[in-house]
Formats: sequence, structure tokens, C-alpha cells
Amino acid sequence: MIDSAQITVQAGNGGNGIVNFRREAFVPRGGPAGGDGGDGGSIIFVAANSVNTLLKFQRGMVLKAPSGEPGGSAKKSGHSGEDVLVEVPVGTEVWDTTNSKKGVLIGDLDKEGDRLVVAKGGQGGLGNTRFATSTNQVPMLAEAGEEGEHRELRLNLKLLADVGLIGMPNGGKSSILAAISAAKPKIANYPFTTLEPSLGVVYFELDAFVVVDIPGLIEGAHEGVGLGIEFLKHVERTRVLAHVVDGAEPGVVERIHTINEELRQFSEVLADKPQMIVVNKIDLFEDENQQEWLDDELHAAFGDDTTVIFISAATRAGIDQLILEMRRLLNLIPRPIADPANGLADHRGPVLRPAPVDRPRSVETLGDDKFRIIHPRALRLARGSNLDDWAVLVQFQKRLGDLGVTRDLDAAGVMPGSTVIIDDVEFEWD
Ligand SMILES: Nc1nc2c(ncn2[C@@H]2O[C@H](COP(=O)(O)OP(=O)(O)OP(=O)(O)O)[C@@H](O)[C@H]2O)c(=O)[nH]1
Ligand SMILES: [Mg+2]
Repeated sequence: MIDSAQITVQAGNGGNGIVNFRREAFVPRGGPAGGDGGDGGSIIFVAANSVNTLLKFQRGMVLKAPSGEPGGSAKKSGHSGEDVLVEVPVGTEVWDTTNSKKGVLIGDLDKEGDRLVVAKGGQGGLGNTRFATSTNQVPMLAEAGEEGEHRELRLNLKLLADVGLIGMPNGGKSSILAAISAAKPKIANYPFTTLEPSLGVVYFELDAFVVVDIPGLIEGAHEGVGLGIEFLKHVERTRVLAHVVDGAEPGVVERIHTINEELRQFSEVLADKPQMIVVNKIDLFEDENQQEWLDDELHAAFGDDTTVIFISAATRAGIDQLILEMRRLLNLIPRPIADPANGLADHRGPVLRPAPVDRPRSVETLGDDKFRIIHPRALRLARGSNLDDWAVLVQFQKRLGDLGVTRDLDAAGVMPGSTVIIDDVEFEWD
């Protein structure tokens, strides 16, 4: 069963660097003093055991990180936008669907603490202070901030069950799953109706948890009698077991003992898992004191602290209380911490990043002796500087050399006199 969500992420833009000069009395223009823009915040997913569904990611949701602030005078850098950390359930797959419906898998957050930068914040632009050189004491260039990444994402989560329904065949496990979730398992009045585990999501207030229904267990299940053994593995990773028993049949306590013995034979993990007893089919009770004496009998056999709930999946009596109790028990038991055997010394996994894109082309040939510069860094420089000013343009062209753009222009066939376009500025190559 897969839970899925479609959202948009928008990282913060970098702040602009600025052109500024120190003011000194009687000096028309002091040294360069324009500060850098701050970096934009990134959006980072963190795998957390405290979240177990994708419920909070509503359709069409847009997650945004703040932008960096522009640089200031006196070489002051702008504040960076803070990264936005978003907790996602352990096991979440992240697909980038910006360019295709199917999408590209960019990360699999399968361990507690794994991190994935899903939208990287834009770098702050450099202020003119950074462009000062020994030969240029009056730098007129500054960079605009880089745009933050924008992505459409699809999140997929293979659900892990929180509660396992166990018990003898025909007790009403599947009926209960159907009563508390939207799942539609097969229900019938014969043993071994359920042949494979099925999962249901139980919504509770703003939270949700997942319940798994497995085939009925019988004596000898741990040795493979009936269908049991294979499916016990499915309940090994749950946090709570709900032991379902048909209360209208005689020998309730004995039947529970029998199944618990099977669990113990199968694994200690299962035997030690917190268990609540769910007595089903109370609508069939004939003796009006039956619930009372069964309750006493069960507490005497399994301890006063044992949670015992009486319900009828058929009439829904006690179903709300059952959900409340499941939630209450789950709250007492934290989600399992990732296994140290997986090499997780602390719970902060590696930072995964989307695969880097190829080095972008820097020049487009438009024909008619016209060329467009599309180099990202050069574009930011053009946006952050006043290229209408001839002196600035000279510095800009020199800077294009440092960025490797001049080489690409040469390779594209640019000659002195050719028209070069960048952003919305057009100039003659010199
Ligand atoms: N009267 C009554 N019948 C119930 C109740 N709950 C379940 N049943 C019936 O009991 C039978 C068995 O129910 P299931 O939900 O299939 O039981 P199960 O535990 O999933 O059985 P297996 O999958 O075979 O292990 C069905 O005929 C249900 O309609 C109940 O609360 N009252
Ligand atoms: Mg069933």
C-alpha cells in the first residue's frame, strides 16, 4: 500500500550584492564598500520516525524558504534566509516531476535522520567590494542573487504498520480493519478467509496510524501449520499488537494463551511486544454479565495492567474506544529507532543531493552576427550591474574573460563589432 503526495517546493532567492563606495570627506569616491547578498534558504527533507504518513502534505501545497537579504553599505552582508527543515516519514521516496509526469527519483529517505536537499537556496550575489583588484580600485560590478530552485515533487511512502491485528481465524480481524479504516478486506464466516496481509490507515484527529490485518494463526503456526508463520514477519515491525478474540466462543483465555505461545516460539521480539486484548462479537453475548466476568477473567490471567476492550465489529459498539486505545498505546511507544547495525552511529544520516546537472552552455548563436550570453553567473552580474554605463561595461567584458565566457564567445564566432545580448542589454563586442 502506497501513500503519496504531490507538492511544490520553492527555495529562497539569493539577495543581491550591491555597488557602494565609502564616503569620505573631500574624497569624491572612497574605496568599494558594497556588501554581498545573503544566501536564500534551502528546503531540506529530514526522515523522522515521529511522522508516519504523508497526511500533512496536502494536494497543491507549496513549501517556501525565505530569500536572502541584499548586501548593505560598509561591506555588510545581507542576512541569509533560513533553511526550512521538513520532517517526512522514514521510507519516503522523493520524485522530481517538474519535467515529466513519471518523474525522476532524487532520493530515498530510508533511515532516521537522512536528509535530502529538495530545493537549494540561491547563492547571494557578490557586492562590488569583491571585484576590486590591484588594477581596478573602482569596481562598478555587483551580482544579482541566484534564484532559488523550484521543483514539483511527488512523495511516495510504502506504509509500515503501527498496529498488528493477530488472533485465531474467524475472530473478526478483517471485520475490525474494515470498521476502523477505508480498507476493504475479504470477510467471511470460515477460517482462513484472509490469505495475505492487508493494510488500512486509521485517521485520528490530525494524525493517522496504520493497521495490518494478517491471516489467522493456529496452534503450530510457528512450525508452519496453517498460514501463520510467513506473516508473523509482517507484525514483527509493528509497535503494538491487538489480539483479537471471538468473545462469544468458549475458552477465550486459553485461545489467547495458545496464540501467545506461538508468538513466543516464533520470536522474543513478538512475545515482548505490547499487546492489547480485543474481545469481539459482544453482540452475540447471551449472558448479560458475560462482559463483566470475561473482563475479570482476562485481567486475572494477563495482569491488571492489560488493556482489554470489548467491541462488536458488526454493530460498531466500542469501535471509537478501540481507536482511542490504539492511539494511546502507540503514544507510549516511540517508533523504532533505526537499527545501529545499519551503521547509524548517530541519527543524522548523509545529506543526499539531487544529481548535479551538466555544466550549462554559456552562449547561444542567434544568427545575423548576434549572440546571447546565457551563462548563469554572467547573467547575475549583468542584472546586478548598470551595463548602460560605458565604464561598467568595460569592467563587465573583462570579467567575462575570467568566467570563461569570452572563450565560448570566440568559439561561437564572435568578432569585434558583433552584437552580444545579455538579459535585456545589447552591446557591441569590443
Ligand atoms: N455477530 C458478529 N459477527 C462478526 C463480528 N465481527 C466479525 N463477524 C463475523 O465473523 C466472521 C469472520 O470475520 P472475519 O473478519 O473474516 O474474521 P478474521 O479474523 O479476519 O478471519 P480469518 O481471516 O479467517 O483469520 C464473518 O462472518 C464476520 O461477519 C461481530 O462483531 N459480530
Ligand atoms: Mg481475515
